[in-house]
Amino acid sequence: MLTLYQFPISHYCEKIRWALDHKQLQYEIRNLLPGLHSLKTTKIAKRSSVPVLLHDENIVQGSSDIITYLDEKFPQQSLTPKDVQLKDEALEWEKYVDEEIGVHIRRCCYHILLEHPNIVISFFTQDGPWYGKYILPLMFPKLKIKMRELMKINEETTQASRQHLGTAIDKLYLHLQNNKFLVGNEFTRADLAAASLLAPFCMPEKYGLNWPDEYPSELQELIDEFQGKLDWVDTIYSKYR
Ligand SMILES: N[C@@H](CCC(=O)N[C@@H](CS)C(=O)NCC(=O)O)C(=O)O
Repeated sequence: MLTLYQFPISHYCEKIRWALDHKQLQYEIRNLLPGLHSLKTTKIAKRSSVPVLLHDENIVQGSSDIITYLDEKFPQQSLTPKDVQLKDEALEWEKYVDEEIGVHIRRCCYHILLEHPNIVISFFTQDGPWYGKYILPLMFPKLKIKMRELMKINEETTQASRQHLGTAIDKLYLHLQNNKFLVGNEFTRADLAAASLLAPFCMPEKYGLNWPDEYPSELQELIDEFQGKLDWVDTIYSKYR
């Protein structure tokens, strides 16, 4: 039995939904309500963050560790290359995008979206506990302050994150100009991680979230800056998701 504790909006959780689907595994999803999630996560795992995977009596936290665990326990459709050098390259790319895209795209998005509570509340309550849509609007003002604090989201850090994101998007784009995949000749966890983490800019249907009809113009303008360099995300989603 596999159970994924997660947030539907989280791009790190999307890595795991995708990995589980790629391996055609049956799993149960438990959507937690951001702000109250740690009541559950800290009870079952070391840190408060999602994704957390429960498999039999094993608990694995963190998207990269979960993919490694899944590849060990369910080797079909492996996302980790067998070849040692390619494996190292895939893990290195994954670490790079986790750190240089995951954190920064989230900061850039929330810096803008936290000022649009309706969008964030919809993201946070989709398919979650029934009481979410009643309680979250009440919690939101405090949650917003907490999120800005915890994720260091402010004007200055967001400007720096924009630079990180630009550098990482350029690096991926250049690499994928000459290579079909980030590593070797097949789809690996590196491609899966990069595409999942950039998905909030591309809003792919298979992410499984009801994206808003349109983003606030400030966010759309930011996305437009990178748009020419993100076509590969849609390609990977349409071929492998
Ligand atoms: N490096 C971690 C990052 C996970 C992460 O940042 N999760 C966020 C959601 S996107 C979270 O759970 N935040 C709330 C918290 O840390 O309590 C991973 O790859 O799983």
